[in-house]
Amino acid sequence: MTVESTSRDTSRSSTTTQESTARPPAGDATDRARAPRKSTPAKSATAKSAKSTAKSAPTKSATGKGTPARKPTAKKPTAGTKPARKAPAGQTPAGQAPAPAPGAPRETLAGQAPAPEMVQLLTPEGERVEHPDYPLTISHEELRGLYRDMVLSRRFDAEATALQRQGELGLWPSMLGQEAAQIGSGRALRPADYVFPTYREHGVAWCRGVDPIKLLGMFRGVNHGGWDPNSNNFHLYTIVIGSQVLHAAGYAMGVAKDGADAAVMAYFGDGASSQGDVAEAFTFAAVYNAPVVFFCQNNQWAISEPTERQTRVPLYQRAAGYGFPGLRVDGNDVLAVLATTRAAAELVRSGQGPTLIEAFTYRMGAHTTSDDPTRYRRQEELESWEARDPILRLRRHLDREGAADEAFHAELEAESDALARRVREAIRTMPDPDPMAMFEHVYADGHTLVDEERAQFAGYLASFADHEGN
Ligand SMILES: Cc1ncc(C[n+]2csc(CCOP(=O)(O)OP(=O)(O)O)c2C)c(N)n1
Ligand SMILES: [Mg+2]
Repeated sequence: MTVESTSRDTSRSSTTTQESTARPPAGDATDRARAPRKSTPAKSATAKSAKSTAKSAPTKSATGKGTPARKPTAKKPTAGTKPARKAPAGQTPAGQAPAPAPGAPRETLAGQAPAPEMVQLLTPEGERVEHPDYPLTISHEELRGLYRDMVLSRRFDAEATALQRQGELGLWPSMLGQEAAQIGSGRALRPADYVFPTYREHGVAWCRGVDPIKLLGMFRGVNHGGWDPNSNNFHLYTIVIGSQVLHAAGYAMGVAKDGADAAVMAYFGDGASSQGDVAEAFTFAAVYNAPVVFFCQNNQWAISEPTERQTRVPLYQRAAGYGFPGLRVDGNDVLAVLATTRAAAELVRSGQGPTLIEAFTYRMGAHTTSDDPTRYRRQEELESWEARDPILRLRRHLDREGAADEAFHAELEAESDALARRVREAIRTMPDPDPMAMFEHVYADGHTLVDEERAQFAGYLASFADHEGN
């Protein structure tokens, strides 16, 4: 496999950063310490050689034409040329890795691709840095607004997790750690844009103005969605992995036909990137020049599967194969996510075709409340990401800038407590649906099988009444 960069600007300044912490990002060099597991991919000894090879720098198209122009340098692998790097053990002379025996350890990406660069505007220490392609002028008031969004959506999320533990919800998928990716991208959108979320986009829902209470109904099992998608241009949560990406591509094709001035946002995860639906969506969006931003939150885990089980190249590089731009942004940097998503949305609205953003972030909590991540990932890994907490990062920036005083923080805490109270009260007073309602809206004109099931279920419910002597 020849790894090819989507880069079209090799004069990247130092403000496009390498992942600056102890270990390289997942999906790239995989010398991360994993909890012991069966058939764990062999730790590569070639991480160093990977670092010494060409760096890729994704940007939006300089020409603004949807097709990525490649600008190879002496250091970069050119199209059709095998990258100058040490062949991983087990590779054939032709550079093709033989298929490993089932269950056998296989060479990881460490020997395959350079560590990718990603757009960053805020360092983990909260220091502002500039990027030539993504200038961002932002007022103190706007910074406070982003901080407020992140704090309140985290509080809502924590409250929902607690409510599941108290038996009020059947399940909850926490977005802990992904606040910057969600608030940054959500706040980059306009009201006329349309969002297709997964099941974890509580922060994006917040930005779209969906009442957080409405997000809880499906997880309590009292409805199949809970809000009108057209009220906020925010589609219902989708549990079937990757399917909403295909819906987004189709919707965007419709937007293009209507000549509407809107962007469509397709949220999906690193795990979803392996789904056929996502591949099909990329193909259709590309060839129909559909105005869709594919926004992949690479939180590095698909339940217990790490990203290196999904891909042998950094995910944003997939865009090149479909003929549209792709970039990686620091998903824990709300300013970089805001700036890159704004630029991507603008690009797609102007008819240049789709764009892929990979927001590199981390799922700090469990996959859902049914999951126990201590079974498959190490505490050290979590701690290294807690140090890069997206809210802490913006807080450090606010402090450096003197952009928020104590009164602001005290008021925000009070607002946060009030939100939590409102959520608790609302869930306890949320009405149960009529059990017979589940037979409605199955077929427009009815169906004999549904009629039969309805009658059976009515009999079943009646049997309780008999039992209770009513
Ligand atoms: C088509 C389909 N296959 C499998 C599942 C089970 N499943 C639920 S979540 C999940 C992992 C998704 O990971 P990712 O796309 O990275 O999103 P994340 O949960 O990390 O946000 C899987 C496999 C599903 N819901 N739908
Ligand atoms: Mg994931």
